[in-house]
Amino acid sequence: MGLVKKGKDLWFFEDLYTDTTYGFKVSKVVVPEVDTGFQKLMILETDRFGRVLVLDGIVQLTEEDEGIYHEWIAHWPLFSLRRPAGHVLIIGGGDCGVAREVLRHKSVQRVTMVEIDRMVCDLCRQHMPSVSAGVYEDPRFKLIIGDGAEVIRQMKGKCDVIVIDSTDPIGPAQSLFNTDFYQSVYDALTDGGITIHQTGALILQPFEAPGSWRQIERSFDDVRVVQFANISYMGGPFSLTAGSKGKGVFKNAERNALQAYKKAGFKTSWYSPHISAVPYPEFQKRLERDKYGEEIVMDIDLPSGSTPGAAQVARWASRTCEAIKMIAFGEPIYADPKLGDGSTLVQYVETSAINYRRYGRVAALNCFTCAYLPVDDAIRSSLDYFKSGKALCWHLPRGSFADVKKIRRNTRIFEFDRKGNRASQAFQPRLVDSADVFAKSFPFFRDKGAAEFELVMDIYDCEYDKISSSPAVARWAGVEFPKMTGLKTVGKADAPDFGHAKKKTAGPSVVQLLKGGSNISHYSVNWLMIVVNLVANQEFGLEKAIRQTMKYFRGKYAVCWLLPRGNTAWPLKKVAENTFVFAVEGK
Ligand code: AG3
Repeated sequence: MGLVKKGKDLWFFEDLYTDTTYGFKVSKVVVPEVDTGFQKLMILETDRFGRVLVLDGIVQLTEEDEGIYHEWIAHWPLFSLRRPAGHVLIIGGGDCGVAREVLRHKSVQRVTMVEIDRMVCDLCRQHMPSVSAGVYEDPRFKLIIGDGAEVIRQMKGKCDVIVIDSTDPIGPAQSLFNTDFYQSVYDALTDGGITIHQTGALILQPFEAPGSWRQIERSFDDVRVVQFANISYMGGPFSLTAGSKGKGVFKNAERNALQAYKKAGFKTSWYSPHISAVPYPEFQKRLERDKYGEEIVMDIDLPSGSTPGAAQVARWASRTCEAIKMIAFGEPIYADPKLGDGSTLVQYVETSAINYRRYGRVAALNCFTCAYLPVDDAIRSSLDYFKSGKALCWHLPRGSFADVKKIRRNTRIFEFDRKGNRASQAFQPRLVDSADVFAKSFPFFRDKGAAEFELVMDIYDCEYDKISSSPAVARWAGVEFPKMTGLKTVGKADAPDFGHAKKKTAGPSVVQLLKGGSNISHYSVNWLMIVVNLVANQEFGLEKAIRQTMKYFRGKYAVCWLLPRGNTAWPLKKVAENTFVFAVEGK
């Protein structure tokens, strides 16, 4: 919404959320919106908060409360260190609020700030001088105008603390939120070093902090979330996520901070080592759980005449692994090298699997990882590989232990266009009662529009002995499940355990091919959950299959999705109306 006239008053409303807004009365427009070449910048004046910096419609700071954010993001890592910091790198931070706080530490000999947008520096310096307050005059401060993602590669092992003071992961900050970047941050730290960056409002941006946690966990030795609240960032509890180079760095963070703060010889207004910045306990639990698993399900149009065989599809799988930065485990699994109608190719990856099936001119693809999944990269690389014009996508949060209502809210059904752009409109699946699904069986399937359906299940609180045993898992997929459903198997199921590097996602995986070209797959994650995908092109007794599977693994609760697959002709709304999500209580 931006600036809006209300009678004779001027108001500003933040654009971050489509259904919730944050607004205030503006007394003066200090810098009218200007396109800097990187983003749109505006500086406003208000009676209540003083001057306000707005980038791309989102409030970055107000003079009144900028200290809360800047003190916490600077002092928390600096005081948590085992030994005083000498060199601090700031990425972004053009207003200089972070640099100002970092420079208060006497031990700091050098602060390097890499800001991509010179206009942020210049306009803030001119119109909000209290924020940079002498930073530019300090000989220890060095400003580089450039791309942080590039500069950091030249800084191997040089920085004790790296503060990433960026906007949200859209616009110019995008390059700062991928695995390669996090790895170069890790490489740039000294041993025992800490990085920290803002990861959004815990409630209003529920994917950000868990997503960053997963990202950081892949490259760093330990992760911590620091929680605070201010008035600039709407939505109450806001998060900073920190990663350490070296194990145990955060263990003594609080103790180190108490001592170091005492010695520091300066007073802070908002930061205190006596305030616990640990997230609310429920959030902490959620961060540890929600971080596991994401799946992108895509039905894409193949160009006419294109019927890729196993070799070509195997290459797609390895390309996709590159795109999503996952290592392939073992060889691709398939029954038919021609991959005829409905037949499947599955490639196990580091923490789960990627699969392909074709129905006529639609290829049904799944990319599932028990870790962070760069969803758009997976879609783009698949469209590109198959030279496809359109993808119909379901984005599913997997393995999160969340309530079914929340799972529904966080499930997205959307389209990707020819140019590889995500359509702005996304739908949610229909939340239904399991009793209704069991009574009506497969409404969309009867409609005959879908070539097949996929049943996706996350089964909670299973028995460890069952889900961690390869023979037990293989028996379920190869013998018990076919018995429950009457589906015929092709080949045998074995359940390899690839001993995933991070024990948290360890456990056997299994693939069982089915006659008629479908498959059952299961990937066990820790926290006693199993995640199952089943694709079939004929109906079977859903209730029996789900309940008996739960019973077999002694699971207590399941969240299931039912997706119509192999049909890209339906309008998106119809797809969403025929995609179901439901919970099943164990008996
Ligand atoms: N950068 C972080 C802005 C966060 C806004 N996001 C949000 N409200 N979800 C602030 C830059 C100040 N140096």
